[in-house]
Amino acid sequence: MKDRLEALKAEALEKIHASSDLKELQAIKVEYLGKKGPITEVLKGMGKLSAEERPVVGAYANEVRDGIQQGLDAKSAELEEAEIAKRLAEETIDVSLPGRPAKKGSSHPLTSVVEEIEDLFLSMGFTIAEGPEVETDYYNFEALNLPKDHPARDMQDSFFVTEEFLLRTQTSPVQARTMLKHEGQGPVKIISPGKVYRRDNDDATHSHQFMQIEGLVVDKNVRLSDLKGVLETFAKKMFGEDRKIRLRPSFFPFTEPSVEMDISCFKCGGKGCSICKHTGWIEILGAGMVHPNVLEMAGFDSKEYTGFAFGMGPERIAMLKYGIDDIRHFYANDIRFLKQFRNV
Ligand code: 2NL
Repeated sequence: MKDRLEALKAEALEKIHASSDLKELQAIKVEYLGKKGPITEVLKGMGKLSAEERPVVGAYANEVRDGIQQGLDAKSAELEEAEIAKRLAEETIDVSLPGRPAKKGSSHPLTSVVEEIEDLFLSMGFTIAEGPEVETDYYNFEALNLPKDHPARDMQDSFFVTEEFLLRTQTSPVQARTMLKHEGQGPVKIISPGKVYRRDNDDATHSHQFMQIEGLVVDKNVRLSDLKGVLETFAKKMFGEDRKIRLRPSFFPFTEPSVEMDISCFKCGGKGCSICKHTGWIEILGAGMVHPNVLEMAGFDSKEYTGFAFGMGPERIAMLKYGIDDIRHFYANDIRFLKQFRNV
């Protein structure tokens, strides 16, 4: 019996020594120490032995079992260590490799131009006002001297949501709301940049959604010459110090008198080129003195207060400034287009 156990132990240890992974080791454990293994078999058969033999064989069987278990434990630790060492060797990271450059975005050209215009007017003491894009008919039209069925409403084909609500066609409702908040007390000096919507068929120069920046100054003794001074400063800062401006008579329902402002061509200096269509002048924005009806509806006494207002399209400004030939480029999100404005 002792010889058999001795042989079993030698055999098991040999196999353990020769094994090369943890799975194999587990199989050896089951084979020798498992419920159906030879050691268990010996221990089970102890009942048949005599009283003298029993403790001797029992003690020996236990010793053999412990010996095999120790062999298994030692080998298992050895294999685990080898596995870790192998992984450490395989998974080393070369920290000296240069990293992959992170892709960096940039401001959308329209955003850049809007921010440039905002900064310019902020530097002249204006503040920025905002308002809802879904407006009431009252603020979008009526408060701006455009009563229902007024023919000038046709200039701004609109998207109505209900009888009463529409997507604003201009940012003027923001000015009307701001004036009302002032409760008849000046000064008001704001610009209102934002998205506006008009029912239009999109082409190179039209979009059903675009941006507008309007400005409004209301105070005592505000005159057309003040409007001219502010707009001239804007034109020079935006398109170059040697720009000249000219005002032509125009019509807007919310201003009287109304003007259109041109700047001398920044490309040819006024001699005539393709940019200015050989006129020497480029149309930039519309403006005028706030109509007394608009002031009164917004709670200002039009005998005491006057004001000027202007409105421009930042897309048009950006197109002129950067030679962009199609308004749809601003909304197409074509990375090839956007990339060209990385450094502006
Ligand atoms: C244009 C013309 C303009 C205004 C907008 C305005 C607002 C109030 C009162 C009076 Cl609350 N006027 N805004 C005035 C004149 C022209 O925009 O061609 N924009 C692109």
